[in-house]
Amino acid sequence: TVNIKMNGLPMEVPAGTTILAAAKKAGITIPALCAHPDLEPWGACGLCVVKVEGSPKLPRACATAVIEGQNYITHDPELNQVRRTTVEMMLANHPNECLTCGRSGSCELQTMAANFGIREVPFEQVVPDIPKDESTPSIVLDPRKCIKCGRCVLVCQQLQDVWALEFQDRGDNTQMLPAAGVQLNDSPCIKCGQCSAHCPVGAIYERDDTKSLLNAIRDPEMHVAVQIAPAVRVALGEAFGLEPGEITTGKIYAALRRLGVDAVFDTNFAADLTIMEEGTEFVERLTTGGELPLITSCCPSWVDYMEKYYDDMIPNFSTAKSPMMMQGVLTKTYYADQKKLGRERIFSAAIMPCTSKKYEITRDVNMFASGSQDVDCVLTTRELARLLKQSGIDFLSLPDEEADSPIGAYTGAGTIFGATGGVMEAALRTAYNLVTGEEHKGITFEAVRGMDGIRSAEIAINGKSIRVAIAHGIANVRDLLEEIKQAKAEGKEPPYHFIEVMACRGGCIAGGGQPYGTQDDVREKRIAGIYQDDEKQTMRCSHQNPFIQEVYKNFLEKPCSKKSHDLLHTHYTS
Ligand code: HC1
Ligand code: SF4
Repeated sequence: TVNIKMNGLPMEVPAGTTILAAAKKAGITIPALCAHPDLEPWGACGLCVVKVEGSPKLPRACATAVIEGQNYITHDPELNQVRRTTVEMMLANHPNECLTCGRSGSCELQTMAANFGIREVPFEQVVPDIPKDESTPSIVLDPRKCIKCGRCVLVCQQLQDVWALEFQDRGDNTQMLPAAGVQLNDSPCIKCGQCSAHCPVGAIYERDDTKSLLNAIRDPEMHVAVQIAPAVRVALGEAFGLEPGEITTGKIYAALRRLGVDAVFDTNFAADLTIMEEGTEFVERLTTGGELPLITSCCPSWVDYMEKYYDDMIPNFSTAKSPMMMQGVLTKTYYADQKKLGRERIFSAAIMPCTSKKYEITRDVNMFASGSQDVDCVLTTRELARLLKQSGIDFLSLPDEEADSPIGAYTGAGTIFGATGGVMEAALRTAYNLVTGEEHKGITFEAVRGMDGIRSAEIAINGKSIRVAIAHGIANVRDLLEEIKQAKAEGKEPPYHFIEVMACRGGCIAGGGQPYGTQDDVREKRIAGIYQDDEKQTMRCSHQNPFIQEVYKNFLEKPCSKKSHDLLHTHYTS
């Protein structure tokens, strides 16, 4: 440990702690716009300069480790002036469009300007004239609003290892844009939206599809059915002042009905269905010598990444569609038939924690299996929060309501999809039953839980050891895939039987469309909420869901039947 002083008050911190982190521990916030706990510090914005007693230097608190015996001055009139000037210079290069900006109210630059009491900018205003990039269905880049903090580039390169965004030019002309001047959609971008979740201002944001849902609700001819993803229920409350992880499922159903939605379904139901299909696929491959490891395919950014960089692993991918797409196709077939509604009269929307899901619904790989687009529009958690606020819905005072039948009820296995390791655990709960005909005594498989970027475990089923691995955050996937490819090249047994991959760190609970402010403590609270939701359910294994059993009995026949393949499975393109 190191003994230092923070504004004269002695404190002890572990060696290597940055001045910024030490100050935070002492209850002092040093302003910073480029620093983010998910990222390596790089000291770009210059707001976090502090003084060291007895030294003329002004180190950047985010990128400087504390030194034994030093006394750090974090705030005084001189530092305030330096910081204020830095903010004023940023404002001189930033359009004055707060009233019409999607980040108004959550913009970190706006907060900074307000805290420093800036009423006018003493520099000439020069805003770069660069057009918006709206080429992807998922996110929009507005480089005019970029403050060059670099978070988007670092998140794309360090957390995701995708390198779709780069620093271009130097000095005052630096821009964060797709490499080589291409449009984002022509870059390696996998649409995960992590750049938008980390951007402190309104320079990168989710594409807004709220109008599409509102238009359908207003159309008296349309029957609007909306599903909500596992991870939305433990995060939406944050937009209304609740703690991360608080479960608001019943209120979300109620809120959607107040918006005028006709039927409220839950993606968790289809997560149970995915487990029946994928679990069956896994057990088939395991027992008949099919391609192993089986790799999960419900994360569209992961699918996009695999198609771009590892298309030789397409045979390893589960052909089961994601729960969202299964729910969509059942809404327009099974549910439409029960309601005696023509498919063209159903508008199917999904509330997702994810920007990439906006892309997934447009993929031409059997995503129009009902005869039209199976999911018509996707809104992120952030968009739903905005929609509820603009509609005057007092979210916190809503009663808890139930989802609609027959494709709304879920088990604990369906809900844990939202956390890293959850799809694997849900699959194991049912695979155990498929292989042994019995229920797994403990229900849970704690060995696959946690936050390590890559985790592996051996699970005994019927005397056979099943080797599983989990990766989250795309930067962690490469090592795992290389290990598998190497074993294959050497003619060895695959090192794993089953692999789960989610593109975002923590899984969908930290998707690119979740409320702002996601970092590890928030991730952990949302994950805890997900497992609490699992424990609350009377049924915790997908195969126990009576409504799933009914879908098979009345409609799909059995898992992986011809009809299931026609409606619930997809394929991949290189
Ligand atoms: Fe996910 Fe999934 S878990 S991909 O992370 O398989 O988005 O929440 O809806 O489809 O169920 C996201 C979450 C989500 C699907 C499910
Ligand atoms: Fe990079 Fe993801 Fe943003 Fe695309 S969406 S630029 S992959 S962080």
